Amino acid sequence: MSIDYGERIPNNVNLAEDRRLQRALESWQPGFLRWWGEMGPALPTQDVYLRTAVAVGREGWAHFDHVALPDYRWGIFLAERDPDRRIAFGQHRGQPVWQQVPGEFRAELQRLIVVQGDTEPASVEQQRRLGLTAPSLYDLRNLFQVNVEEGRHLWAMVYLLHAYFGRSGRDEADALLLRNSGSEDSPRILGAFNEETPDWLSFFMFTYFTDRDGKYQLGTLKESAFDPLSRTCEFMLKEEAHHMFVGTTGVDRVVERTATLMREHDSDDIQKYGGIPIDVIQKYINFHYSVSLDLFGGETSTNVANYYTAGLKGRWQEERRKDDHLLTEAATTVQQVVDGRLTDVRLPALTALNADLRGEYIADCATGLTRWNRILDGVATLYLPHVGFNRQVGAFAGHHVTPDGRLIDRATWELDRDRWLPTSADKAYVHGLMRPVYEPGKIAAWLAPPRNGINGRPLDYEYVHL
Ligand code: BYC
Repeated sequence: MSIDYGERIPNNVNLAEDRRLQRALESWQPGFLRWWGEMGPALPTQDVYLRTAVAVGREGWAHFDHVALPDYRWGIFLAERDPDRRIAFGQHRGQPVWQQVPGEFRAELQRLIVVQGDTEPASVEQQRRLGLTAPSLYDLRNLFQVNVEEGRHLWAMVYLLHAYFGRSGRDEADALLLRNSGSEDSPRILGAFNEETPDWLSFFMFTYFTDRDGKYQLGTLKESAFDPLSRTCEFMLKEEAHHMFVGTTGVDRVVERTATLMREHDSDDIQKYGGIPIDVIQKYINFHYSVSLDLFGGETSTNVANYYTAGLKGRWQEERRKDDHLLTEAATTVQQVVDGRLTDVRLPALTALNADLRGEYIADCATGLTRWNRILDGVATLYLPHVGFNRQVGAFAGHHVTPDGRLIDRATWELDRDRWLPTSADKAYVHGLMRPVYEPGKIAAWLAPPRNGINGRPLDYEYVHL
C-alpha cells in the first residue's frame, strides 16, 4: 500500500489503471491549484518543513522535509482494505460492505460527502491570513501543515465524488471550489465554517473545538457500509490527530502564559503585561464550543436516523457498543426546552443519534478543560458552558441559556452577553497582540513556548524559510 509519487496525482488507488477517472481528476487539479493560490495561505514563503504521507500502514507513513507550499503533493490515500469487512449496523448489518454506491442511497451518500468536503477548503479560507501574524516559525509551520492536510482532505472527498457519483459528483466537486467561507452569495454549507478566524487564539480554539467535530464526524463515516468512504476517513483521522494537537497545545501555551502573569502580578488584570486575560480566554471557549456544537445538527433528526438505518453513517466506535446496532426499540434521554423549562425528554434513540455523537464529543472536549485547569493550578478556573448556551441549531435555537444553564429572556441575554461572548473590545485587544515573530527560536510574549520541536528538531530550527 505504498503511495505512488511518480504520478501527477499521488495515490494508492491504482489511478493509472482507470484512465477516465485519472483524466477527470487531472482536469480538476488546475482549478484546485488556482483556488489554493487565491484562497490558500496569504503569506509568501520559500518552503516549509512539512510532513507528507508516504504509506498508509501503521509504520512510517510520514516523511518530513522542506517543501514549497504550491509543490506539496496533494494526493488520494485510502487505508488498507479489509476483504472480510462487514456492515456493523442498520438494516444491512452482517452483510459485506459495499464497494459501489447502491442506487437507493446515492443522494444521501453524496450529500454527506459534499458536506464533509465543503468544510475542508472552508477552514483553509478561514485561516488564510494567519501566517501574517504567526507567533513563531514553529506555529507558522503547524498552521501550514494543517492547511495542506485540509487541502488533501478536500482531495479525498473529490476522489469519491469523481469515482463513484458520475456527472453529479463531478459537478459537486467543481462547486466545492466555488463556495467560499463567509461569502454573501455562495457561503460554505455549515455555520461554523463561515465564521472568521482572525487571530491565533481563535485558531487554537478552532483546532481544539471545531477540528474535534471533524474527528467525531469522520469517526462515524469510518463506520460507513460504503467501504471507500470508510477507508478514506480512516486515513484522514490519522492526519486529523495533529490538528487537534495544535489546538490542545496552543491553548495550553496561552493558558500557561496567562497563569504565569497572574501569579507574577497577583492580579487578573494582565493586559498591561501583554497577556490574554482569563475571562477573554473563557469567552473564546464559549464562542468556539457553542458554534461547534451546532455542527452536530438537531437533537432530533430524521436525516441521521435514515443514515444509520441505511448503514451510511454509524455511531462513534460502533462495534464497541453493546446493543442490537439497529436501535429500532431503543430510547434515550435528551435535554430540551419544554414549556419554558429545560427538561429531560425521552426520545427514540435512532432520531437522537446526533445528540449521542455530541455527547461523545462533549466528554472529549472536557479533557482539555481538565488540562487547562491543571495548568492554572488554582489561580483561576475555566469551564465548558451549558450545551444550550448560544445555540443556533437544534432544540436550544431561539432560546437564551446562560453558560451555567439557566433559561433567561432575550432582554437579560442582551444585557449580559458581553460577559459571556467576545466583545469587539476583547477581539481588538487580542488582535493587537498579533504581531509576527519570524526569528528562529523566538516566541510572541502572549503565549508560552512549546515543549518540543517538530520531529525531534530544536525549537530554533528554521521550520519555515520566508
Ligand atoms: N449549519 O437533521 P439535522 C470537519 C442543516 S467538521 C448549517 O438537524 P443532520 C473539519 C442540515 O444540513 C465535520 N446547516 O441535521 C473541521 C440539514 O439540511 P438539509 C464535517 C446545518 O442532517 C475543521 C438541516 O439543517 N462533517 O471535518 O442530521 C476543519 C437539518 O439538519 C447545520 C460532517 O458534518 C449547521 N451547523 O446533521 C476542517 C459530516 N447543522 O439536509 C474540517 C457530514 C445542520 O435538510 N454531515 N444543518 O438541507 C453530516 O453528517 C450532517 O450533515 C450534519 C447535520 C451532522 C452536519
